Amino acid sequence: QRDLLTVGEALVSLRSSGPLAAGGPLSMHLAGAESNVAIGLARLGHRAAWAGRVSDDELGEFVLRQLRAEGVDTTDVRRDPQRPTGLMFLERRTADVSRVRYHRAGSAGAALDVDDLRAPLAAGARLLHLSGITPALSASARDAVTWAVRAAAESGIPVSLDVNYRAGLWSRADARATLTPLAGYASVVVASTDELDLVAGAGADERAVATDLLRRGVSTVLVKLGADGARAWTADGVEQVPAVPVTAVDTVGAGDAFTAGYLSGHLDGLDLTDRLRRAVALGAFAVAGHGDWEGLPRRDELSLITGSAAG
Ligand code: KDG
Repeated sequence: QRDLLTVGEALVSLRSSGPLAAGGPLSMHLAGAESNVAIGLARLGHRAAWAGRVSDDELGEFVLRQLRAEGVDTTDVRRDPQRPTGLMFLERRTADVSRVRYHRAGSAGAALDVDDLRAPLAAGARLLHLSGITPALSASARDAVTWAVRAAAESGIPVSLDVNYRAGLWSRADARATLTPLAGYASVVVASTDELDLVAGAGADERAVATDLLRRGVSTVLVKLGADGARAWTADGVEQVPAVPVTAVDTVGAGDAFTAGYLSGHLDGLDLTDRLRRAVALGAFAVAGHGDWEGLPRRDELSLITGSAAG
């Protein structure tokens, strides 16, 4: 059985080393919040599957090759002969400032629909992971995600939802209207502090949001605190772990790595503290290396930068 099924849009990311307007070389990478999570889990030896749509051309082939090379199960990926794979330009504008520009409207990934998810949900998994990006892509993608959380609930598959608010895709009001009901189906909700108001009708106060989510059936609310680590709210109270101190070179993908670490700990049956430790350890690997996922550890590397119980 699959340990994890995740669904979303995988993108081709073109990274610059300087201002885009000045041109210069771009390097080609796989990006996508959910595929990053799948890779994080596969690197740690879990059976992770990613489902979604990619174009039926070289870019779709690139996405599939990258995922397969990382050991991610792509059995349920659909090739869309009509639509392109979405692109993302990641511009290193200055040493400290990076900017993202999407070319993803009308992409294959955004055309995801319920029929794309029937087979992977029927195949079953120990966990289903979704992000708040997918429902922002199109009406059919929103319907697909809504269908998937309900199907998972009916089959007893726990859902994790990472809010991942993307201001370039939708307004906060639209995100709140869609994500607040979706979060009620999740057993794990992951958010950064500035995303808390998007998953509960309780404003932005962390305790109030966590209380509301727990009351609605969520078991664990994870709040990412960046360099300050992370907090988890459960029925037993609140627990915080510090971040692993590393030299940060690229924060893109850190949240996905954090989620992958937490879910890996869950799959391994670790207690909450050790799940959080593994989550911040993976976050540290992500920020200490370039790329969304390239720096993520294999299992035998977990202790490399942590010296903690994360392994
Ligand atoms: O979490 C990293 C993502 O931002 C990146 O991989 C692309 O999924 C992506 C998005 O929509 O921003």
